[in-house]
Amino acid sequence: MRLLVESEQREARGGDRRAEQRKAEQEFARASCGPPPDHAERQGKPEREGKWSIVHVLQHLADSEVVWAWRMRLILAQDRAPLTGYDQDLWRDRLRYRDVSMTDAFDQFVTLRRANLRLWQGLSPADLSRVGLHGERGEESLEHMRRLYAAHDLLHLRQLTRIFASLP
Ligand code: NI
Repeated sequence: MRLLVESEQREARGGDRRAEQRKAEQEFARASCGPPPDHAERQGKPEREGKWSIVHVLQHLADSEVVWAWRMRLILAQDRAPLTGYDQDLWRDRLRYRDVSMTDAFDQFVTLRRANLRLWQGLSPADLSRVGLHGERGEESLEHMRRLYAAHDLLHLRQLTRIFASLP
């Protein structure tokens, strides 16, 4: 995954986060094309017993975009808006990630990511310094959130690479 390596290098140098997130989207697209479509059962196969499958990861990324979309809009529009945390394993189980198709998860991710990036591109330094109040982490600025999400992309790209490598 050449692009991922480039992303990691730029991340280490504190590069352009928007470019990072576009790269990540391309990488997720490549990752989603990994197993051929006639191997749908492999996409739902966990990395190991009790671990996440490719579909779980992609739906988690899609739902992370929902959370990011909501938080970014709250922070921009309201002063010191409260931000609630969420339990990703409960979301996986109770929101039935097991029933999701990989195409639907990926389409949701791409649509929301594009909408989020469009908003992101117009943010001023003053916007980036606006904060929400996270239930567990306290004051959190949009700039900080941007770093968190860039790191989150890289984490899950590595995880997807690992899962693909573990599939028979
Ligand atoms: Ni995650």
